[in-house]
Amino acid sequence: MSDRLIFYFNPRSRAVMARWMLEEVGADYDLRLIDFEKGDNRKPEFLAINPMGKIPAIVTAAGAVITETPAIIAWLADAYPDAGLAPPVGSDARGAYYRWLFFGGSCFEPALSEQMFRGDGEPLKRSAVGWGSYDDVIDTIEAGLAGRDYLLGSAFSAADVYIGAELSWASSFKAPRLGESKVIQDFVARVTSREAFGRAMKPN
Ligand SMILES: N[C@@H](CCC(=O)N[C@@H](CS)C(=O)NCC(=O)O)C(=O)O
Repeated sequence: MSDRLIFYFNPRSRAVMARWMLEEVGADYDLRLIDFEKGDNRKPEFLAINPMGKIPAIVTAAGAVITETPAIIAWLADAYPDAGLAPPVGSDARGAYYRWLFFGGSCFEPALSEQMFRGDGEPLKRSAVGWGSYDDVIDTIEAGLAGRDYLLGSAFSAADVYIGAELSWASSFKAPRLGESKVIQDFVARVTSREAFGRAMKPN
């Protein structure tokens, strides 16, 4: 696949995670900088692409809009199969791969938000919210990484891009437990040493 994508980006946002994946697969993309201070993400042109007013978003060469970081990462893994970042459809490894991609979006993200923004309020009811608790989420990631280089074992995949990016991002603002966790910090160091991660950290 060689057609160019349009990628809506700001270097101080989750869009860096999607950019890491664009760099991993070697996609050709046109970067459109979204300036939050200028309200670019709330302008009609961008709301026509993502009514949420949020980035990242990509528009494929054929004109399809994809938003939500894990969806962008998963789509890129499938659209650029030569990069070898997604296990075969129907394999057991594909199940584990989906597990971690969805876990990142439906458990890690909201647990982290609850942890960071709840303030002095009571935690939400563990049995009622889909992510249980922040501690459950971190325990689960630690168990998933114990004795492995990557979430699927010895092979790096797009799930490591997403979970690795989330852990790196959350570690940078000192989310609880992450800094003290050797298994998490070793994993973050392993995945962020990749050249594609370095390229994704460019400001524009
Ligand atoms: N669910 C989205 C969340 C994206 C998101 O929250 N993006 C933030 C930047 S990190 C944003 O665009 N905020 C601008 C705003 O909401 O005004 C994803 O996973 O990609």
